[in-house]
Amino acid sequence: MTQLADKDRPAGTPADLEPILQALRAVVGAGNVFAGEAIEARHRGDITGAFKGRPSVVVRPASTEEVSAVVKIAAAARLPITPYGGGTGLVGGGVAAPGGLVLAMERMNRIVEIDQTALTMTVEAGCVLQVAQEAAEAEGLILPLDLGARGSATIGGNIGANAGGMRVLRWGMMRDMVLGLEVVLADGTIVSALTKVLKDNAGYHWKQLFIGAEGTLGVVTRAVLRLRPAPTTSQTAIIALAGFEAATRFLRESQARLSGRLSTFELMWPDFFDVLTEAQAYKRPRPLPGGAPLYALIEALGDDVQRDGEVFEQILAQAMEDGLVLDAVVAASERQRLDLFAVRDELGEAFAALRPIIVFDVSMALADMPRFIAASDAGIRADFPDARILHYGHAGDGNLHLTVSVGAISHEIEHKVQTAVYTAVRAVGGSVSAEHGIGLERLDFIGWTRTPQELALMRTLKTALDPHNLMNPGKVLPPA
Ligand code: LAC
Ligand code: ZN
Repeated sequence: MTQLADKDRPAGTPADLEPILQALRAVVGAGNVFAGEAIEARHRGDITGAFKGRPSVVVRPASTEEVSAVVKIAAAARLPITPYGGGTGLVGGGVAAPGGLVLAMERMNRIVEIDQTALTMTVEAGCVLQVAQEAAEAEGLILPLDLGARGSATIGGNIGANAGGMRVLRWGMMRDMVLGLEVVLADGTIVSALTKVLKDNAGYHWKQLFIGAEGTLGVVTRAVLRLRPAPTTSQTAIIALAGFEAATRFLRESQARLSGRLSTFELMWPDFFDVLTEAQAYKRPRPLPGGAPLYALIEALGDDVQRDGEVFEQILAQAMEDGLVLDAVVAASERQRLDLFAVRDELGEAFAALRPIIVFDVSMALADMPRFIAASDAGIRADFPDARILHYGHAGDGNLHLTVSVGAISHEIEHKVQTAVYTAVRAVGGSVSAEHGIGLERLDFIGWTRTPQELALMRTLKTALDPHNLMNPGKVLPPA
């Protein structure tokens, strides 16, 4: 049995863990409770390498009822609870609280139902996004949420983080796709509202509170997601743009001409485009030559096989005539389409060479981006003249990513870089997080874009729903 010597006991571990482990084993089975040495490395840290977690126990429930029973046991023992999905979060939101319990959701991975009339999918929280996407596709439908981590990120994590990604421009963030939600509250109560309806104004829309809460208000166990009929045509291109103003003009014009079919508009500054295309050169040819002021990956999805391709080409031709677009490569096959997307979303290898990196996901009014970039770059370079800064992002949503590399980093160095970037964000009235969330990484900065009154309201909600501060404590809200 698991008896830890005092020196091996993570801070916060109950003095006598054994009775708690016994109770947990009785609920989920002995094979789904892990303590001490049996806890896997992924539950002791995160993918960024920036955070260490020291849970005292990891539990793998198989149903909502089991989650509820586990939460009740943990609550009685005042053990903090951190839900864990695919482990792809970038801000430490899924890192275990010291001595706490990790709820690993991987066994709750079923697609419960796809409703062809309501156009919905009912799914368990631990289902991997790509699995859900493919299940929808197999039924002639589309689950529009899409992001680079699709192969490991889970639906529950996507809900907890209110994931965005590359099609927000057309279909919104995860928040916009969740029709029904089931959660387990901090006292183990199951609140199940797996509705399939779009319109429901019967009182408070409480489900929105749990979406994007990073597990701090309760555990998401199941959801009903909104699907759409699958588009049958896609037009995908990487284009070189004459500059930022040309990009915003082209974005508006193409949105108007495509009548809502534009689903992706990802800007890539040359610093990003050059690094990515060079890192990938051994496996795919550079889509366009370098040297342009700005690049974009764009996609329209439609259903008119006769006309969609032609209209797209016309729009590009017109934009070239107008001097907005300098050059373009249009995918002629699914293979080429995937290759164009990979230039933007296959970040792993390219970023590996720059590690350690500090990643930002700020947002602001689109027109403010050039001013913001100039100010934040100058702020970073004042302290780190040799900093490498890559700029890219979901510009159609006003969401800009920065990947910053300044050499070896410490907490102080990271804080300095963050301060430079968030000072520039504050100057344009933007947000410190458009999509990745606050987690542990941005605790010092949430107050830079939320007023004291907003933070007080968040604390009121947190205290009401989680009076003993057990649900993923230490994330999102800094100590008062
Ligand atoms: C992306 C991640 C970093 O957009 O959010 O690639
Ligand atoms: Zn992103």
